[in-house]
Amino acid sequence: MTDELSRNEHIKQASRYLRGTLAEGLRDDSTGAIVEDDQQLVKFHGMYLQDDRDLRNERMRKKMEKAFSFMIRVRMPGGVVTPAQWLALDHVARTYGNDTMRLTTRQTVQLHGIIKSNVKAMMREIDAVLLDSIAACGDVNRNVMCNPNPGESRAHAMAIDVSRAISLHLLPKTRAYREIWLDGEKIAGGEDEAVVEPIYGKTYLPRKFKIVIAVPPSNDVDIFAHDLGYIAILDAKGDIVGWNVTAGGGMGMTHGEPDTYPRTADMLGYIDLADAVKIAEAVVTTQRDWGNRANRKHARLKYTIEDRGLDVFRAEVERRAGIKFEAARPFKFTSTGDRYGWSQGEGGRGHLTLFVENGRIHDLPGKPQMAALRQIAQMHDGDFRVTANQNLIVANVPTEKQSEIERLARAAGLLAPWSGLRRNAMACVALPTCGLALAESERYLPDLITALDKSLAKNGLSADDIVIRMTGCPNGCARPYLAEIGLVGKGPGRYNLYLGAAFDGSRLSKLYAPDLDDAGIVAALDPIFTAYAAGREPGEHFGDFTIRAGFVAKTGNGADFHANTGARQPSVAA
Ligand code: SRM
Ligand code: SF4
Repeated sequence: MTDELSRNEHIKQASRYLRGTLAEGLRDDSTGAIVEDDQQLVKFHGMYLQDDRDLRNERMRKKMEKAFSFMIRVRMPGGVVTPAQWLALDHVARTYGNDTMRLTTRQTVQLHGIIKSNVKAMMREIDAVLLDSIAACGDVNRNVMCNPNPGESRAHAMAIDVSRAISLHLLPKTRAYREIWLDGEKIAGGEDEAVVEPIYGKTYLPRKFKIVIAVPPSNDVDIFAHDLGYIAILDAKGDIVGWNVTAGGGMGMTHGEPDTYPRTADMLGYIDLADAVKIAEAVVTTQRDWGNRANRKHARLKYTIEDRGLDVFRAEVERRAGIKFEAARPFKFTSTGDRYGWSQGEGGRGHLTLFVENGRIHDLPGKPQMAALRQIAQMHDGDFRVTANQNLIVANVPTEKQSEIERLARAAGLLAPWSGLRRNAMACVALPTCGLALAESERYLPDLITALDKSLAKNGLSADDIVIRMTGCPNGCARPYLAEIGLVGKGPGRYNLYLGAAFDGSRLSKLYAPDLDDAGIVAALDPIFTAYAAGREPGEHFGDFTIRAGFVAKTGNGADFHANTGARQPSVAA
């Protein structure tokens, strides 16, 4: 390994706090793209330059530039937006985007297909409803996630307040965002790091950083997949009194590079309620100073902790925060899924969780989802919450509006009865917009589930909750290594099949069979479903069964992810 700084470090260093030549690049109408260095910087502003990969070959044949457009990811801590904000997002999606809204696995909304000349107008519209996309991507702290049902109890409301406080505290302070996208006043001078970016400095973090808050028993935010996590500890009245803090989770890996692996977060210990922000800053600055800035594939906090050791890392965080971790308090997670349909909130208000297949909201023939949600937003005086399972909660609905909102949602196919597999499914975006996709994901998983459902029905398992997740490459955007059935793109139409993760999100899976096509996936899973139906113990989940029955070995925290000794079907190295 070399100690030379990676290219991105030089780009950040020279960027004048994330400005680069973005303002000039936006004015250049000779291309739909921006220059390469700016493509890295624009991520810190919540955007990616993409091109429509379905059109690549045809445009290349015609010697045309790629069909460039921007994807914009909105920052919304805890996934919460007001009806007015929803209406603004719906409007920009239809006016400047590709007529869809994409709910993400980190509780945000992505808008795809925005051409360069429309980006500023779009940014102004979302700014007008007090939304932004600062730090939704890039080497900084991203959208802070939080269990999305705060209306249900005081604990949830407290958790969302803390997620907002952490998000605000760790936002980049540079004025670049306002200057570039909103024509904000240019600030003269201002090169003093301690003033411009007191937490991040000129080169920000070595890599992306993700924070999450969970309120047991629900682990619907997949706490162990993130760099830093807070597990709420409640008193007898149901108020949060403190947090068990976790660190060092992450999903990304690269096929064929065993030095890269998904990892579940370690437990740092317990802290008081009021110390959450201080600890966040201490963990972030430790990673800022200790993280690997030479090799971006080894730069996430999970590798910093592996390299330095958990005890050394914990001691440094304690020193920086001036807080000592106590022994972790008992807690119990039961599942990672969403609770569909109505749940009762406080003050007579209800929350309706809708099923949005793979997070894509669009108007399909006979299923006018965008239109239905627009109508709901127009009559709704509560809020919307994006879940970490790519679904949507219409939250805080008074009794008198509940039947009409339910009627609209049902007519749009957002409340249909789904099989146990489909209601526990997630797929990442992948093709055609994701530049890193090796295989289809969002556009393929629904059909694969239809095929697998036949096999499940044959075995009497249609109603059983089994978690399945698919990604178009090993980066892990739909957290596939924490799914009981994980499918990870290897090449066009080919997937690695992973099994053995825990239903509550606490244990990673293992490679069961590599490089399968559609028929191969069904053929591999069918006998395992049959064995599960015949041999499971009462209450035993599918992931646990695949280990007990010897299909795969159990994975520890992830450093052992690639070893599969003792498995019934020896797996070939990924
Ligand atoms: Fe992701 C990169 C989509 C959640 C790990 N992710 C990408 C990019 C931006 C591709 C790129 O860099 O050019 C994808 C854009 C696709 C598109 O066309 O929209 C992309 N990631 C997504 C989303 C939209 C998936 C989804 O279907 O919902 C999720 C947006 C989250 C958000 O709102 O902020 C998304 N990405 C995740 C998660 C899940 C999570 O955080 O809970 C992970 C795994 C957890 C983790 O970070 O370890 C994840 N995305 C990655 C990685 C691998 C990072 C690594 O450590 O190796 C990349 C590639 C990279 O960073 O180099 C990546
Ligand atoms: Fe793209 Fe890979 Fe993420 Fe899927 S997992 S969205 S293919 S980067």
